[in-house]
Amino acid sequence: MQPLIITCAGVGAEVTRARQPALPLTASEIAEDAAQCRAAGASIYHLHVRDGEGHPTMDVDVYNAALTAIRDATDLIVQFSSGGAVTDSEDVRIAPLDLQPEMASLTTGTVNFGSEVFWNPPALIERFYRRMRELGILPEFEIFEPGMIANAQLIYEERAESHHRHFDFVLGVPGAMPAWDDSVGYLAQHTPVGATWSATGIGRWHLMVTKAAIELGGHVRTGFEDVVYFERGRLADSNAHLVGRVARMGRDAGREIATPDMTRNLLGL
Ligand code: KMH
Ligand code: ZN
Repeated sequence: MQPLIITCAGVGAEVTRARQPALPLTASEIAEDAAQCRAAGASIYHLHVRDGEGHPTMDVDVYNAALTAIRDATDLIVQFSSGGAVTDSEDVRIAPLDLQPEMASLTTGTVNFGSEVFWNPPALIERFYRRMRELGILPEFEIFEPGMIANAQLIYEERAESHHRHFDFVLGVPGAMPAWDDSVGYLAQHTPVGATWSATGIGRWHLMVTKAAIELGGHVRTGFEDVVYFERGRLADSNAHLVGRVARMGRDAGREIATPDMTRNLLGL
């Protein structure tokens, strides 16, 4: 099996400090958090940013400050969110790509998201994908339900692209694909040959999905965007606390933990 790529989604757009007091918000807090995650075994940091009041923002200057701070503090691969928050417009969501992070998330379909809708119609997918490729950014296809794998395939083939394909399965968002016993295996089985994939389970599904991904040869995403508890009734101390557990689980299963440069190599960055 490949060395285990651990992505930390440390900030997110939905979680608040009231729910998770260790949530990093400012550029310096995010950089410190990222450095701790790197030491604990992460090689990718999936980045959302917040404004001065802690609300999600796609402001390019705020993204730039966080990107610069992470780059100064670590050798992590920084993956911007192009999903933002459900209330963000298309133009707002695409703007930070100008900063040319190594990777960016790309959700290849519209899906219910709790009581809201995470809006990704075909023209938006096409526009975001084209912009990422123009700027040399590797998309991570964010898969909330199986049709999104087919949509990613379609756009990749239509454009006759040849870059490495990396998918991330996000399971257990209310309104999207649940973390059923066979969900990770099912999605992995329908992922194109030669692609890599990681998986994350939201909230109570997190450990089950993590175990399945490690056992099936995939990779793992963790962090406060997806889970705030370490175990039932006990909040995680930090994002690094969650990353460290995934790294231990990986090593126990015989997986080496990928450094950022090993991950660059695996993903063709
Ligand atoms: N906050 C969600 C609406 C992504 O980062 O690309 C979208 C999201 C996915 O978090
Ligand atoms: Zn995200």
